[in-house]
Amino acid sequence: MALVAPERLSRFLSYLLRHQPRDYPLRFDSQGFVQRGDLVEMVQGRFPEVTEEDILEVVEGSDKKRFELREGKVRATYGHSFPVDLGLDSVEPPESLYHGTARDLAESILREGLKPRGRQYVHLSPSVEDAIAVGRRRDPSPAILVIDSQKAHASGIRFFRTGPLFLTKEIPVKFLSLWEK
Ligand code: HQG
Repeated sequence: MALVAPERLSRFLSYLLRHQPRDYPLRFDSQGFVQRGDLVEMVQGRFPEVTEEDILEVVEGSDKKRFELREGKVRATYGHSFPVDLGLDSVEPPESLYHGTARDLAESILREGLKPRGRQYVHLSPSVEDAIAVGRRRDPSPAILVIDSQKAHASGIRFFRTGPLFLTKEIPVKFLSLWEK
């Protein structure tokens, strides 16, 4: 039985693999992968009681497919704040996608468009329910934006699929509206 809760471990792995923190130097390749052994060593430096098995359980068992293990290397599948080439092919999105956020940000988003802010991409959900769950991190009663994704795609905006999310660089205001219950 692990002494560090899986959620805590997952948050720490996300921090390491999405943000390249200076305090925990890891060698990243251009696609955002690090050697699995280096990651295990880094995590054990912080949480000595954690085993390699505990780490792999979190990596492979993530409900949101936050991590990817490939050929002995591990990376985050989304959420990066540093430039990374995820090597994803662009996809045709569904007619609509959704973005959950705090109510007090909605006005600015409807004025400026959806921007990646501190990350490389804007993160979009395929369902209202998923977007509500994302938005609840910031607001108990979040604002949900509807993205007219098929029209955006037809205008040349590219969408990528990773884990349960869709990624895109930016969504201009003309493809956004506020979802009403
Ligand atoms: C906001 C978590 C003002 C945007 C989640 C969001 C997700 C603007 C914030 C995933 C803006 C960026 C990503 C504008 C965008 N004016 N605010 N023009 N444009 N914003 O954390 O989508 O559990 O980078 O609304 O569940 O909240 O960690 O993005 O509030 O799936 O795996 O700028 O991360 O997944 O915030 O979250 P974030 P997000 P995990």
